[in-house]
Amino acid sequence: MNLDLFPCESPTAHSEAIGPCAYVLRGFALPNAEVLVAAIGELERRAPFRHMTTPGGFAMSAALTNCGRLGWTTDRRGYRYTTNDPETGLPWPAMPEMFTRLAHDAATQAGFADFTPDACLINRYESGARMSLHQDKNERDFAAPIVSVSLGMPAIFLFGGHARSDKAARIPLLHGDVVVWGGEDRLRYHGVLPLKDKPHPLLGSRRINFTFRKAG
Ligand code: MD6
Ligand code: FE
Repeated sequence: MNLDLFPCESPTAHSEAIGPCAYVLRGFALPNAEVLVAAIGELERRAPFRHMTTPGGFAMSAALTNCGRLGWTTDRRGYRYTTNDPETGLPWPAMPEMFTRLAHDAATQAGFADFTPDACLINRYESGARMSLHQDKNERDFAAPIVSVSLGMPAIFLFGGHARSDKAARIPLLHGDVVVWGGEDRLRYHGVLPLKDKPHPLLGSRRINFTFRKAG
């Protein structure tokens, strides 16, 4: 049995623990930021950002697209992963090498070895867009962590507990920050407060969030 204070091991010098198995790696993606932004331009030509509808019938305020073997989608029938973009009928664009490596390296830094994502959900927020509290539970295997990369405008990330009503911590996420979580934190409720308009030099009045998962 593991009675450590850090059951997920190896919080390194540059990681900030926000839970027993959840870390913010400040600025981890900064060296890749410009290449990531350029890659989005290419990806969105093949799989445009769109405002999907929740099962409850609301349009999401963040626009989304995907790359990788599996892409996350929602419509009136529910949330699920698909191999093809429902909008175009085409397979989601392949995940660029550099994305896979970045996600793997961030996971390693946070103590999760051998992370190989097969899905990358890309959310695009404009001023006022938000993400209400939710759990990420459409993936087959909860043993793998989730790696989340923030670019562009800052956001306040809400990191709650295992019940929707649990009080949520407010964590500022800046351009280049990476959040990694797994283990006992994997199913915690989380969300994003409505974005304030604080234009960013690279992305203007937008925030882009990539979340890498092992979905299949
Ligand atoms: C966002 N992120 O930061 C929304 N989910 O824009 C998420 O919903 C999320 O950042 C799972 C793990 C990390 C995340
Ligand atoms: Fe999420």
